[in-house]
Amino acid sequence: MKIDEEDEPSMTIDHQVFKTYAVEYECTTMLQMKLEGRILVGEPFNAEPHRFGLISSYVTPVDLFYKRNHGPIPIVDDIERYRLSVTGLIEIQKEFSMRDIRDLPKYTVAATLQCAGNRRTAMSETKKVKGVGWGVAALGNAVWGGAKLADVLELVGVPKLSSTTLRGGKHVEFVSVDRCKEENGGPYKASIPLSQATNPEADVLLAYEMNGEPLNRDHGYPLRVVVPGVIGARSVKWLDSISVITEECQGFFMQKDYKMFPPSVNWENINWSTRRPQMDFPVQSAICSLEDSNVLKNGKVTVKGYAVSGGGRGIERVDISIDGGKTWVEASRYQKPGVPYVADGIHSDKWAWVLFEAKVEVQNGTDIVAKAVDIAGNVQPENVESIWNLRGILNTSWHRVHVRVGRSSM
Ligand SMILES: Nc1nc2c(c(=O)[nH]1)N[C@H]1C(S)=C(S)[C@@H](COP(=O)(O)O)O[C@H]1N2
Ligand SMILES: [Mo]
Repeated sequence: MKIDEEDEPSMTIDHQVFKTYAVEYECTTMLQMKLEGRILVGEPFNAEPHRFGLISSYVTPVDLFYKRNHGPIPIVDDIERYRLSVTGLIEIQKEFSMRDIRDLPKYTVAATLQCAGNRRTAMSETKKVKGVGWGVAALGNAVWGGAKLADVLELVGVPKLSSTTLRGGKHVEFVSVDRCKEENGGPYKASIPLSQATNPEADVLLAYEMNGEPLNRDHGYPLRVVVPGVIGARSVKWLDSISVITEECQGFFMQKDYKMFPPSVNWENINWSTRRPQMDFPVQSAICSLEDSNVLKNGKVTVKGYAVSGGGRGIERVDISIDGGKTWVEASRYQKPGVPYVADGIHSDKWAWVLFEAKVEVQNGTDIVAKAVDIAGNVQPENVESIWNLRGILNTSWHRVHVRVGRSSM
């Protein structure tokens, strides 16, 4: 187990703040994560699985799903008293019990959640960045079950496909139960545009199930938002209230974090207001069947990994190189067993990753490289230097692993 405190010190919690909710740091699957993954920060709890385990199935088991928390994990156990309030610039202010939410039509959506900080550690190798030191596994693919946000908003008088309400609301803010130091002890929050929230095709869910099981505490019990195709930070867990507002959410994680800056911006000259909060994530892929550095018995090796893009853009191609990126072969892509993957096909899960595989044979020591292309023709950048940013988000540079061919005695 490696505990990497980085710049996220533990905080003191004011227990007075939590009148109805108890809090704990440890996640329910902590032991599992110790066995099968890596705990990056103990308090607040942040962990990712081993890359090998991550790609062993298309749907990521809950135990292997990365956990990313900015504060202690709350316990919401009085389900009878739990209410989701929907307020703001709408016609009808309303409170929903869990029963009310469950009574709405239920949808299941396969969607990959990816933390914007996935692959951050590799960005630090160029020049140090600030944040939790994630490897390549700060993402997971789950089947989320719940009500559509668009249906809930319709019940408070906001029609489908609205970009503004009669009272001038343009954004939908999600406020959680957990408290974090970045918000000075206030709740974690985020927002998305009303046009996305009211678009049934955007599949934004208020989810109470993950992989067919009730959502567990680590992932937001009893109710969380899932915004498919968008960085994980906007999928607010332990949802407490929803508010329709004029401007995007002014919370820390919208305004002072999760924005991508050019390489020239440093901690002395940063002006947070010059950039928009990051929403869609760019095209990404990583090799997971090999470590960063490997010794092979003979040259034959199966290269497996994941590829995913934001905004519902499918994966058109995954290229593999066994000469450091000079020449390329195409990997095969797959999602569900027995269903051929078509990047924009109706039988494909548009919000979900694809797994890829290529069998190659290397002669000498080399770098094996992967890069993915999405249906818009977006390609991962070759070098991390060109996308370096001080918060270390969205490292989507070509993923390289080193292999050597040696004797079995090595
Ligand atoms: N309430 C709350 N929601 C949250 C967070 C949080 O700290 N508190 N972290 C966000 C971030 S940055 C990510 S990447 C995802 C992680 O979801 P997971 O822990 O279920 O994998 O949740 C998001 N939602
Ligand atoms: Mo995140």
